[in-house]
Formats: sequence, C-alpha cells, structure tokens
Amino acid sequence: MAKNAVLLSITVDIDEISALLRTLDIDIVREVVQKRTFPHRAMYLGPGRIEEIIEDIADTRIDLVVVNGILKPSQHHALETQFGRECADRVGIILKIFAEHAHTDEAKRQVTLATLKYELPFLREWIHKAKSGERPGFLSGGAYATEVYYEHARSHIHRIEEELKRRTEQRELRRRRRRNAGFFLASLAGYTNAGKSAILNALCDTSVEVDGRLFSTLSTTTRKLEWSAKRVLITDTVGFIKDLPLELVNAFNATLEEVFLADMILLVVDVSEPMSIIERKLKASDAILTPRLQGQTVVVVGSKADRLSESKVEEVRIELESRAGPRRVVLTSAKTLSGLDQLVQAIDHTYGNTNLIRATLPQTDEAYSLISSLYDIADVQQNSLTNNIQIVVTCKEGDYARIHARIKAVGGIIEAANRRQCEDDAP
Ligand SMILES: Nc1nc2c(ncn2[C@@H]2O[C@H](COP(=O)(O)OP(=O)(O)OP(=O)(O)O)[C@@H](O)[C@H]2O)c(=O)[nH]1
Ligand SMILES: [Mg+2]
Repeated sequence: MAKNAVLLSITVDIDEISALLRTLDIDIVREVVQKRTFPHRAMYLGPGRIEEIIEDIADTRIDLVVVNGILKPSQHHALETQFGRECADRVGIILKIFAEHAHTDEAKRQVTLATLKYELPFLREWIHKAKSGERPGFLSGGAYATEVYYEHARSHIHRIEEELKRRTEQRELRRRRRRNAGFFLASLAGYTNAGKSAILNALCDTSVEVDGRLFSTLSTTTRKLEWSAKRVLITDTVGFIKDLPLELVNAFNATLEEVFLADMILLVVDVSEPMSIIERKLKASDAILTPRLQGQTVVVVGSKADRLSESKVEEVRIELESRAGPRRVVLTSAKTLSGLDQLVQAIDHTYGNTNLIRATLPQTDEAYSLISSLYDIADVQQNSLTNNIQIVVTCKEGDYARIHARIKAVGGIIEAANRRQCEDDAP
C-alpha cells in the first residue's frame, strides 16, 4: 500500500521531490509551501504554520513528514516530536531510494555507508536531548543503548570504508588490465533519469534496466561498444542529483570512479525538458564531475531528442552548445537511434587520446599558433587568463613527445603530464 506523506517546502519548486516520492510509491496528501528565503531555525517552517498543519491533518492517515530540503539535526528532532511521525528530508528520501535499488553487494555497502554517515548527526542530537533531560521519558533508560548504537555505527562506518577501499583498488586494477588489453574507456555520466542506461543499451549488447523512476541504476555495467570497430568499453553507472552533501557523494566513490577515471566522459542531459531545467541539471552534473576530472575529453550528449519537434532540434542544439563551454555537443535518441552514429564518431575521434599534458603558456603569437595547430591532432581545452594561457591537451601516445617538446619550445611550463599507452599507438 502506498504511504501517505505531508510535504513541507519553502519553494514552489517541488517537481523533483515529487518525482523522488513517486519512485518510492509515496503519495503526497498535503503539500504545504511557505515561501521563505531561509528555513525557520527551529522547525523548517514557522512554528505557527506547523501547528496549523498538525491540526489540519488530525483526521488524515499520514505515515511520513517530508521536507523539500536539508534538515539540521535539531530541526529533524523538533519535527518528529511535534508530528509524532517519521520525518525525512530530501537526502533521507534519496537514501531510501538507494536502499530499495541497491542489488549488488558493493551498492548495498555504499548505501549502508551513506546512510550511517547521514544518520549519525541525527542520532547525536537524540542522545544530546535525552541526556539534557529535554525529552524526559524519551528513550526511557535507552539513552545508554542509543549511545552504544552510536559507537557501533562509527565502527561499522570504519569497517565498510576499509572494505570499499579494497574494492576501489580492485577496480583500479581492472581498469589497468582493460587498458593494457588495448581498450579505451568511455563512461556515461549525468543526472538521474537522463537516459544513460538507454544509450548503453542502444550502443552495446545489453539490456540493463531503463525506467522512468529515479536512480534505477546504482551499480556499474561495462560493455563493448558494438557500433565501432575500435576497442571501446562503455560504462553506465549511478546518476547525479543536485545538492547531495559531499560526504554522501564520497560514499559512492568506488562506483563513481568508474565515471571520473574513464578516458572519456559522455555527459548525458535530457533535452526534452525545458531549457531552464536542462541548464540546472547540467550545472549540477558539472559540479560533481568537473572537480574530479583530470583533463579527459567530455562530450555533452543531448538525449531523448525524439521528443523534440523537428523545428525545435536546431534551437535546442544551439542553446545547449552555448551552455556546454568548449565541449562538443551531440543530440541523440536511444529510441529512434538518431545521432548515435555522430556520438560514435566523437568517441572514435577521441579514441586513443589518453595521454594528458596540462601546461601554462605565455600569451604570445607563437603560443597561440601552437594551440591552433594542436586542435588538429588532439583534444584541447584552453583557458586564457590575464597573464597566461592554461591548456589541457589529451593526445595519442605517438604525438605525446612532440607536443611536449613544442610546448616547451614556445616557453610553456608543463604543470602535469600523464602518459598512458593505448593499443593503436603501441609500437
Ligand atoms: N522518448 C525517449 N525516452 C527515453 C529515451 N531514453 C530514455 N528514455 C526514457 O527516460 C527514462 C530514463 O531512462 P534511463 O535510461 O533509465 O535513464 P538513466 O539515466 O539510466 O536513469 P538512472 O539510472 O535512474 O539514473 C525511461 O523512462 C526511458 O524510457 C529516448 O531516447 N527517447
Ligand atoms: Mg540508468
């Protein structure tokens, strides 16, 4: 039976939390929006409003109070005691979905880790309140037990972190083996529900779950790209969502590294949504992705283009290009397969560009002319600053030494270089 929830929000923007709740089969039976710049310190919404809601729902079956935002432990404690119901904020809801969708051992461990880390501050608050006598009778005689649980949770976190570290090492080893076998690794990244798994299924011989619910994919699938004669592996894994605390993102590190440490990233964004949402989701994905990349080529893949009218396609492409920065944009549909050949061409173009040089160049004519010539043989990202130009070049092994020398010849300083051999370039 579906659960009934009251939703508390300080913005009218409740589409995403509604989609998250639908995924969990939770019905919103009361939706309370109190527009505020900041949540109320004590109970998220003003105490008067909370009292009204409690009166208002007295005769309704409510299983859960959901907050469309992130709660502080004290607010969570106050709301649960006021409503006498379980209370969950946005992160709590996302974790419930993760728990339902985690099927593999690793995914389950990561969800447990994320949940324990999330719950710990709340638990601390309950202990604090019980000890300070603010909740006489609450946890009667149970404060000690809660404290024991708290300690147990901390050691459990430590244990899982150790296990996941081992998994991370195993994954690193597997990536190295794949590269040594001459495979080029591309990963599908992007907001949850963007259509990543559908693209994997269309490009490779897979039938991973494709579903309108959020976070259908939590574990990782890697398959050979069937559309290309080259040795390319594509990985599909967990999607992104905005405003996830960094600690929770980090709990999924072992899985997310498959995205971040690939040779090339296909950043998928659903172009059938309004441009304001496309922009927001692209920004949220970038916020998670960009700081963790090491200069790999990113292609922005617009998905679900079949949902656009023919006249809209060009308009959306231009808008997306203006938001994609220096990255190439390809519009695709996993349903009609349109644009997938261009996506494969983009992968083929980048194939083998696994050698990375990050450098700072002076702002001279020679440096600019070197950069424009590099575009013909490598993937180049450049950023002109006041006094110099920063570039990240990903190139083939055969061109590496030459590019390295030419950068130095125009007075460039090599900041970082990472040489990785791929089969096509092997002597
Ligand atoms: N019309 C249309 N719908 C699509 C296309 N690709 C995916 N969808 C739909 O979009 C929804 C999400 O697709 P998925 O491939 O599961 O998305 P995902 O990015 O893997 O999502 P998560 O794993 O949940 O993060 C599903 O309902 C798909 O049927 C497409 O090319 N055209
Ligand atoms: Mg998926």
